[in-house]
Amino acid sequence: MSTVAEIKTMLMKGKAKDVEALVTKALQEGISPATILNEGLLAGMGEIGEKFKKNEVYVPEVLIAARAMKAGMAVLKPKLLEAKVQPRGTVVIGTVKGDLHDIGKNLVGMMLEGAGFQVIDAGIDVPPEKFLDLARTHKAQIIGCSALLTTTMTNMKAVVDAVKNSDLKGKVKIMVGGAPVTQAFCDEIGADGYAPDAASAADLAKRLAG
Ligand code: B1M
Repeated sequence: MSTVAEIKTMLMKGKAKDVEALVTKALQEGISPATILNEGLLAGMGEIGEKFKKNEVYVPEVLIAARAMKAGMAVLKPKLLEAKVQPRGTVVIGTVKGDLHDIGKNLVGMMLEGAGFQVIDAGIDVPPEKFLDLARTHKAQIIGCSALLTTTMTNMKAVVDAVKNSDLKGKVKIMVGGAPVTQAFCDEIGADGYAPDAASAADLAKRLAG
């Protein structure tokens, strides 16, 4: 098996130390950082995402795969910067105002990173202006809002309205998700996309980023 294929396999098994060592080995073998990223790390994370969607793996497996991805990325990132490999886009993600749940939001962030996005984590209990400020600062293409409470999901509309009434109108897309959120709710508040789970969120972000 090639070193890059081994990276993919070990990432899917969540073997962080092995992934770290294999990325180092692949670089020593002269394999390009982009190939290691696309055919090793991103391919492995993408396959985990597909399995998660089909309920073939669950949250813990995704979390340990994401941890392995991070270990590999720590070695690879300086080389990617040297090679000027651009991220797919930038997403500001946060849990909306009044809501403190962050497990799902973090998982979505990890899958987005796994799909090649730069992810700016706005945290929890995020007011609309903070989403907008971070989107401006980091020149994000997408704002991702998470909510777990029926009482806070309505605050997503405040983010949508704030973007529509700002200089970011037409420049930043808004995606929403979280257990009580539905496609119908997304349509009602005028958000650009809804994803039911973390893997679908990565697919949606790719579509929204064009
Ligand atoms: Co809370 N809580 N909680 N809670 N909590 C729920 C959500 C609840 C359903 C429990 C219940 O009553 N059965 C209920 C909400 C009821 C409702 O409104 N419909 C509830 C409540 C009522 C509350 C409090 C009000 C309780 C109280 O104090 N009386 C309180 C609110 C605090 C606040 O936010 N202001 C509260 C507090 C907490 C804890 C702090 C104790 C803790 C959160 C810890 C943390 O997040 N760091 C907690 C937890 C853990 C839960 C449950 C048990 C688990 C949530 C979770 O992490 N799921 C939850 C019950 C349940 O869901 N079984 C519950 C796992 C996670 C991976 O799934 O977040 O759905 P999820 O994310 C998924 C998708 O939704 C999607 O992708 C993820 C991965 O596939 N997704 C997105 C999420 N965000 C997305 C964004 C996207 C796209 C997809 O695009 C941007």
